[in-house]
Amino acid sequence: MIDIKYSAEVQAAKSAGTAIVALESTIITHGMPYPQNIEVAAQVEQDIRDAGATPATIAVLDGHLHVGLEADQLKALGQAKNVAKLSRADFAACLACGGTGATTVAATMIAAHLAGIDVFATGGIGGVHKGADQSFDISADLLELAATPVTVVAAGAKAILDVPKTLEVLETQGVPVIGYGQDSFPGFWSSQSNLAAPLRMDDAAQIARAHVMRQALGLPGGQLIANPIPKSDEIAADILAPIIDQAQSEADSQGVSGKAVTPFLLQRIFELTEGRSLTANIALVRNNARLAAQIAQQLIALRQ
Ligand code: PSU
Ligand code: MN
Repeated sequence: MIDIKYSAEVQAAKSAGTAIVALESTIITHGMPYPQNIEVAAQVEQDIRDAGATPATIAVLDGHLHVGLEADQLKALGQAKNVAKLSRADFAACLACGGTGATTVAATMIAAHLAGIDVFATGGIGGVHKGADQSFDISADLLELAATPVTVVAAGAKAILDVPKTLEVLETQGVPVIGYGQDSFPGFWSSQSNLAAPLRMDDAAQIARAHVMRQALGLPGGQLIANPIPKSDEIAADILAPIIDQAQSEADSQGVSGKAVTPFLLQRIFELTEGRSLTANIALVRNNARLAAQIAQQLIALRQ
């Protein structure tokens, strides 16, 4: 059995049987620049508390799996250099070798499930990259959603990805993709896209019931809840499209590959939008945290 280190508040919530929401740490180390990364991480945790649940930010610190970070650990992680980006493939190796790593959506789902946490909030999931027919770059996040029973709240998938192909892989893998409160699949930085969400639900209780129903049917895997960015914070897709194209062509010409691709694109888009992408990103993560807190509480109510 793996020895999980819980933060004091997560330990207390586990003992009391109250709602817990998992949070990933790659968004802190590889998804946002310092110092905003630390401020946002603390703010999102507080949003979850304000919404009636307990936040559990997940990371590997010196070979230990932490579920819930104390404030000083979160600050240190956000400033640390050379933190590994952990997905399903390298999670065990990092623990075995005493390393420090931030968890992606895939690794956070694995850890959340081990810790008995059903709901996880993030910004955007990894997916099928543009040019995947040549690069074969498909995030392990998609296969994790098919394997591990955690409900993941995200704002859709970024337009740095090939979103139609991402939705196709999710369908093939049997992952429910549920638009929250709208028919279209949200466009991450914008609330709408020209793609339909395969499913739609309008309240947290329905989402919690669907989570429980999948388990009752004996289906492995989780659900992806696609929660649109609030309209007041969105950036129009046509403003971002040329910026994304530029970032992608720089990545191609510089030969960026493997796990470096997503962080490279996020950083270039941040620079090219003069920080606007970050402002939107912050708003949508906070929005996802609040919805995840509601779903986690509905799940507890259902199981009582
Ligand atoms: N997409 C975002 N922001 C992020 C990520 C994805 O909009 O921070 C991070 C998440 O941790 C996600 C990971 O799980 O990148 C996917 O990386 P890859 O494509 O290498 O699997
Ligand atoms: Mn990849």
